[in-house]
Amino acid sequence: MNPTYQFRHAITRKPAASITQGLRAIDIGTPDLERMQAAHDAYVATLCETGADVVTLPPLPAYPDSVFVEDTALCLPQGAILMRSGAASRAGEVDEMAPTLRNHYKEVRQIKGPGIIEGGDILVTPKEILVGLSDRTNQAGVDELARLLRDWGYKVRSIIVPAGVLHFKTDCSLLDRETILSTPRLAASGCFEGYNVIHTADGEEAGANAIRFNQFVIMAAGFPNTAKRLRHAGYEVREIDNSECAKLDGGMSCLSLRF
Ligand code: CIR
Repeated sequence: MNPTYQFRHAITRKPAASITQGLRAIDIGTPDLERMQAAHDAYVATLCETGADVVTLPPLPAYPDSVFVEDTALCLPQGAILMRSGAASRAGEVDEMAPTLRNHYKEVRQIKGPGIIEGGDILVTPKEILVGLSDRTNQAGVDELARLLRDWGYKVRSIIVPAGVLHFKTDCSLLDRETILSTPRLAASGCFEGYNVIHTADGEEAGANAIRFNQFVIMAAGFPNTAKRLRHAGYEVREIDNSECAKLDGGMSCLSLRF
């Protein structure tokens, strides 16, 4: 069992009607709750299809972005680390997630600050933990994470996220032990040296936020050339409608915590 992409559990949260107020870099339209809920149901069903146990938490109207649970924690085999959001409107989401993680884990640690760090900036590979420096994650956050992880034996490396990209994993995903799906603009920095890299196809950068979850690579629908590349490389690809989450800069990884 490889804990970087083989999982027994996932935690998700239903979108709330307040999703219309969710954060976005550019306004390309108001997300439609019904369509988002249908896509979320399909996402949860796909996770369940792998045999994983999936917890779906109730909506949290007070936190419009709370469907994006990934940002609240880092889940590892040894324990979970609660994050510290870089967005004021999302700060309270961590406390809402903490009890569920405490039900699953004996050991739950917490980023206390002053640094900030969100789960969307963290990519766990079998040899290291890569953390993107973005508008939501700073070096102080990375340093605190590295201190919290030291006795579990993890190596933490920080990476600069390209300007205008929300999170590190907006632009990349782990596909297997040594393979990463990345946008060319992120991989150009050389940050994935030593890994096999599959690039997203031209004009399909928004397809980079996928997840390897047990036997599936789950990606947003609408990136046919990238999906073709992944299938050609031997992955079993599942595509899920991401039209509504995309309006809020969210994608496949953001919608779950996996462990
Ligand atoms: C935000 O700006 O925080 C949300 N609208 C999107 C969060 C996406 N999360 C992720 O990529 N892990």
